[in-house]
Amino acid sequence: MNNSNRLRIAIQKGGRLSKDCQDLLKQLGVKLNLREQRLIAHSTNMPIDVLRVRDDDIPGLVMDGVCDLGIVGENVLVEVQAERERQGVPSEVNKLSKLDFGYCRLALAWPQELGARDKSWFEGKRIATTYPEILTQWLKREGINASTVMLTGSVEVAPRAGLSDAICDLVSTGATLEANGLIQGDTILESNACLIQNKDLQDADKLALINKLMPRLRGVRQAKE
Ligand code: PRT
Ligand code: ZN
Repeated sequence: MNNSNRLRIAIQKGGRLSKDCQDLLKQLGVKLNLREQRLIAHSTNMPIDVLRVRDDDIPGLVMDGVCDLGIVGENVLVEVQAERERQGVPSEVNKLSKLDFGYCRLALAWPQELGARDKSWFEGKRIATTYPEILTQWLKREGINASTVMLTGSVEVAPRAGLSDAICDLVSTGATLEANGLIQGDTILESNACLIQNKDLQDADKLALINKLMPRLRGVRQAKE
């Protein structure tokens, strides 16, 4: 549990969500001293500490109460939740808000030279992905027997490298798939960044601070519409 009396928020340290997270905190009026490459940045005007970590660690930090809030892609949240559920480890969080950045979809793709294929083609195939839990659940729902190969990077080169028949990866513009000669198939998850809260948070001062920030967040989101 985070026993500090300062609200602790986990955000991605370096990556696609970092700049948007920092901008959002600024728009919420949270002043941060982010100059140094430190793990923790202290707010200079509110009792808030920002923990900067890899995105994969954010759901667990919030689920375990090490951080009170976190900003993370739903893709990572759903994957960690599925993994923890399978292991019987606490996996619940309160989802406070969807955010207006980090949009992407988790989609299947296969080599262009195979042409159009339907779902039944995946039967018996090997699919490379960074999201084995989400993919496995989808395959089960669809009644498809296929195996997964876990890769944490360069998923799009797996078919060409002979590591898999197909892939299941995040797509935003589709340029990466195209550059690697892959055709995009079914979307198995649509994702945005989201704001999550530890579900057991009871500290009255922290809850009051969150209640003060939420209308501001709604205001920021409405201003963007
Ligand atoms: O170091 P750390 O573990 O924190 O970062 P990371 O490398 O795991 O994640 P990062 O920074 O790449 O992405 C963070 C989050 O951004 C993801 O979890 C998603 O929620 C979100 N996001 C949004 C994306 C994309 N769009 C995206 N396009 N994450 C990754 N991609 C990659 C995708 O994997 C593929 O390689 O971009 C490529 C495809 O992009 P297009 O535009 O060519 O289709
Ligand atoms: Zn990551």
